[in-house]
Amino acid sequence: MKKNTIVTTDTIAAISTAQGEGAIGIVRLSGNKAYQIFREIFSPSKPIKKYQSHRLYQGSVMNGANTSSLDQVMIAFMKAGKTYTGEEMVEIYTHGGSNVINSVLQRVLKAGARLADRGEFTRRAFLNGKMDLLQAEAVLDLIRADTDAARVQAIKQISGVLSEFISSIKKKLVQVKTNIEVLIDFPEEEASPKQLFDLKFILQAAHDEVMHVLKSYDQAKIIREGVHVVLIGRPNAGKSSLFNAIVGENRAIVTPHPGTTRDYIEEAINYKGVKLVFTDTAGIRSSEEPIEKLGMEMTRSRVEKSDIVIIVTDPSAASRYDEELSIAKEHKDNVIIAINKVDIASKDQIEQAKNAFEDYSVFPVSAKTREGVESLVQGISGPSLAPSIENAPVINRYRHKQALEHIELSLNAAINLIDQQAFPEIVAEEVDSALAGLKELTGEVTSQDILDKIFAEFCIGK
Ligand SMILES: Nc1nc2c(ncn2[C@@H]2O[C@H](COP(=O)(O)OP(=O)(O)OP(=O)(O)O)[C@@H](O)[C@H]2O)c(=O)[nH]1
Ligand SMILES: [Mg+2]
Repeated sequence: MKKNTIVTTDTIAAISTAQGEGAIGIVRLSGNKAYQIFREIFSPSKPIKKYQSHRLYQGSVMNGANTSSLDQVMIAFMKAGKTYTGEEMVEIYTHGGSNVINSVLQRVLKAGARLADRGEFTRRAFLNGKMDLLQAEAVLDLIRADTDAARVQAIKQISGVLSEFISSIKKKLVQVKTNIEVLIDFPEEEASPKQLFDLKFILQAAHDEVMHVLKSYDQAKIIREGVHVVLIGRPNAGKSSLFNAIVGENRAIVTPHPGTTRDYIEEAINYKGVKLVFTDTAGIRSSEEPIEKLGMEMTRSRVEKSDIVIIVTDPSAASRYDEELSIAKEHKDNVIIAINKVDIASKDQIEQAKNAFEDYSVFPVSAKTREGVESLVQGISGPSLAPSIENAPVINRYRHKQALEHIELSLNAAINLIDQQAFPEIVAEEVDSALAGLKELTGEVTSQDILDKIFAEFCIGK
């Protein structure tokens, strides 16, 4: 893989383990002064003639020359090349107390390192050609993964399944470009129908593959981010009670007074390997009161962002469901109706509610007795269960989707232009545009802003 830009050479350092008390802590350095700093701060427990790369050494981190030991550590120095960032690196394994780790970090900074920014190690790995942007993003996905499926997907991405796909499409397009250029350079020799057919055939194949990967987005995104489910409904319908019953603890406040929930609360669960993120809201009601209005605004924005909307109803209190039905209609494809309080509602009341919502998937539940709650959760996760872990490339970020859609449009345009026997120059423009999209995806050509945004999501020390 080639380097993407000029290598930054200052030496960065950070604590790479999580904050808090632990058995060990790791301070990491990367940059061309890493070895020099290592030699300055480290005193080995027995004399070492020559330090070797990728070996662990035992000793102390010294506060200064002829002074006290800050900690007894294991330390490894790694020559530039076969390291995470591609640069010279040092890793110091300290005792895991936060004071110990921080004092070792301070010592390293005093010796000339600079505190790393978020994701700066991975950013350097990217800039030094150790991984492309898709793989760098997947490193973050792996750290964040909270289900097996999310982890498997991230590992697959780090190993380069999507990157290989992109490069295979790129190869095809470069081949097309080369052939078109011949046509441009020798305009007197008109393209034979066979030549044009061959070009179109390659473009069509590339287009179909891109379409196939585009289709993976919804499922792959859900594996990475989880299914976002929002609970709405009239005051006192039991939204917060149901939310608590689902997430398994008393997270949301429940009272007999309508209008209890004003803010929203979010809680994620892992249901049979699928991450489900539930949001309890202030529900739906009309009010002129400022706090209430804000609550309604929040509800609306959460509903917009969600994959599934659960409308919670209370058949023991309602006889008409006009408001619920109009909301249900708006979100037709992703609405679930929870008919709550079946423990106190009469048979007739429950039947009436079921009839009102006959066009939707309906789950009778009781937040109080938990009856039906498991079926409801099962109903939500059903379509996302047993996520495929085959080895096909998938995309799981909006950035990927946008880029692939752009590529798809360009390929489609190129194919149509060939059909219309357009000038080869114009076909070439579309192929170029598709190629640019591919380069953007892998980060071969990407603006500083996009990089900043991607790496800002990382933690410091990664
Ligand atoms: N019997 C019975 N009571 C319930 C059930 N679910 C909720 N309740 C009661 O209904 C009342 C309102 O419950 P909440 O969970 O606060 O309702 P909510 O929809 O969040 O209400 P707001 O936040 O005020 O909009 C409380 O007194 C709950 O104990 C249920 O399944 N059965
Ligand atoms: Mg509530």
